Amino acid sequence: MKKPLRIGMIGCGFMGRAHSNAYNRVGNFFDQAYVPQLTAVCSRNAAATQAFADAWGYQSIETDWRALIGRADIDAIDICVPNNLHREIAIAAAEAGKMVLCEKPLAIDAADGLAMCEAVERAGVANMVWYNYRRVPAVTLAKRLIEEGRLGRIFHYRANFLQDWTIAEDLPQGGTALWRLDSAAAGSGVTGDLLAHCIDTALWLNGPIRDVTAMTETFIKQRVHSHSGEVQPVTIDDACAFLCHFGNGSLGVFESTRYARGHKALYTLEINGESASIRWDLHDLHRLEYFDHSDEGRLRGWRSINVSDHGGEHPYMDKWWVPGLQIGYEHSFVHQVADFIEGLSTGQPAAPTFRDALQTQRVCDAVLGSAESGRWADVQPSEA
Ligand code: SOE
Repeated sequence: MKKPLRIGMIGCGFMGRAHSNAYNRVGNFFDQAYVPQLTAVCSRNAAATQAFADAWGYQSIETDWRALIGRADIDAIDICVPNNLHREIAIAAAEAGKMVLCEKPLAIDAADGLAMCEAVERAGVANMVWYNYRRVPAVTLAKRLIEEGRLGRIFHYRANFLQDWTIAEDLPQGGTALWRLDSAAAGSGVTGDLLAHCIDTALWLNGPIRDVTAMTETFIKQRVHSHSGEVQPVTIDDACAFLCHFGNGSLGVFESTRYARGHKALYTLEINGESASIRWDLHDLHRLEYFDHSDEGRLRGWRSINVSDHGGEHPYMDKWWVPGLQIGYEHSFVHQVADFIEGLSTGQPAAPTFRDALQTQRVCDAVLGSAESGRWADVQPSEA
């Protein structure tokens, strides 16, 4: 007999939709002990929240997140609101004994992230942060190849996350839709929004980062606030590049910007090892490029492994369609819910937990600190 996992969603934006879709889909494709039930959704505007509830199948709405957390018929709180609100909600949810799933980045900085970690650990509640790109099957395949030792000693890790949606000078900042441009709400610009994804994947695939040296730039210095109409200084990083040393001796190069004309969401990563290299590109997300130096010389070359052409052996793919048919971005969220549920059944929590995501936050803090000081910055090691 399957049990319901009663979800209380906070936030009705882009990520609220991505997560709601995942909760709705997972039970159809993964045969698991729990099936998410969309019990309630919460945001401040009652009409908009009701429309969201109707669109996604939520049974009820709330307009005060404290009321949602206080409900006895909710098992898990999902936080899909701007980053500066994560801390207070997550701590209150944990103290109320709820499981907590939090949209990335965990918090606006590592201090908030640590307080959130301590709260969920003290309460002993299941927790997870939505770094969804780990669950793209080709990226999970990369993890498996690395764990099998196929790359050998790693020399280089490089990652980019490039977008172009903030180039227009007349784009306002702040408010409901554009909080990502407001450092008070977001904590930072591309570092917390985009590089955090790259850092999460890198820590997972290549282990801890020891230290960093970074530069950031804010290309447009003033914008009109979307609510007040006031002209305000822009205090987020529009672009950020950093170098780092990983604990395994490899060198990292990371770059992110919202000013790369022509790129909408170009997340790419490449790892060069002694025996093999891999590379991946979000725009072609079902392919993992793989070069294996041990291949016979005359056949050696970059292979393009298409996880859709599977025989059931590629991560998650056996749950979907027949070989040859692709899946996409939204499936990474479905996989993440499936892994969270699996963790509830096995007692092996799905990563990244808050504790795992705290380390990403510490790297982000070191990156921003280094950009400000102009010096190398050490990353505080994980105590886990
Ligand atoms: C920003 O445009 C954004 O939506 C991020 O907030 C997401 O985390 C990233 O996956 C795609 O880009």
